[in-house]
Amino acid sequence: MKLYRTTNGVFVDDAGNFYHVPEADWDELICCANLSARVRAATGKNPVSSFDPATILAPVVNQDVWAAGVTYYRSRNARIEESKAAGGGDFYDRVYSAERPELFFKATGRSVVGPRSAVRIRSDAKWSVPEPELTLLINPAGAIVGCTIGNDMSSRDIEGENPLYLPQAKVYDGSCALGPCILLSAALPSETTIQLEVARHGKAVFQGSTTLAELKREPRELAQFLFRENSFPHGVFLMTGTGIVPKDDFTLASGDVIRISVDRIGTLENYVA
Ligand code: DO4
Ligand code: MG
Repeated sequence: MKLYRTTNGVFVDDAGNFYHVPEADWDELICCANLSARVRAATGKNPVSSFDPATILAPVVNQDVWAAGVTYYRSRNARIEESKAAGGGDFYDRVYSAERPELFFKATGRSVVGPRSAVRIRSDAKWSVPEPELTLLINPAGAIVGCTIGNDMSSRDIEGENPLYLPQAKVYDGSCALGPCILLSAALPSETTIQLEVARHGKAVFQGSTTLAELKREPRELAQFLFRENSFPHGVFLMTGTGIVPKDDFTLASGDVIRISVDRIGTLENYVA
């Protein structure tokens, strides 16, 4: 089952059939202990004959968004390269294999953009990339209750200049997109494919893919670290890191269309403002 937050309320897609979830307050719904059963109860009752994708909103209201980093070998290598001139040392290598993962704050719910909306590149950055990431929805009790697609927009030159600039490289207006829905599933199989395409003037200028088999850490392990000394009364989203990094000569440009697809979840499409 897939849960959609829209301008017309909350809907569930059950095997291609859409149903309205009545009187659903998003924050309350996604935090409820029996989310799956509650959504399941809505199926079959209020069918909708047509579901308009243009009404879809980001699947977030009061949830914070956190992110994990250097969870794929490709990401480890790219960070080591980008920070070399700044004396990057071996901290990216160390965090890749350390017990404690890299976790950082990414966005508040109100600053997240949804499908078909604009993401941004910083005006003071020269090297900007999308980061396509499987994103977990974790309830206040720390249980993974679903997943969605996330784009962790990043300024690689700023991050590479000095690791202490990471918050500026990662957290700015329009730097986080989520959507299009929440797949109500606690785990996805390792063969799950994540794909990224960037189109410019209608032509693909980047295409790449990875699978969850390349993700070094278990989603549950990332969630446990996040909940060690943090509580999330509205639940929280956790991006699990990128395994797709374009070549170093690639940077996003205004007007680019970014499409991120994850098996079973769908496609998150945004354009660069
Ligand atoms: O360590 C820098 C950020 C890493 C990241 O965002 C990722 O690997 O996805
Ligand atoms: Mg990332």
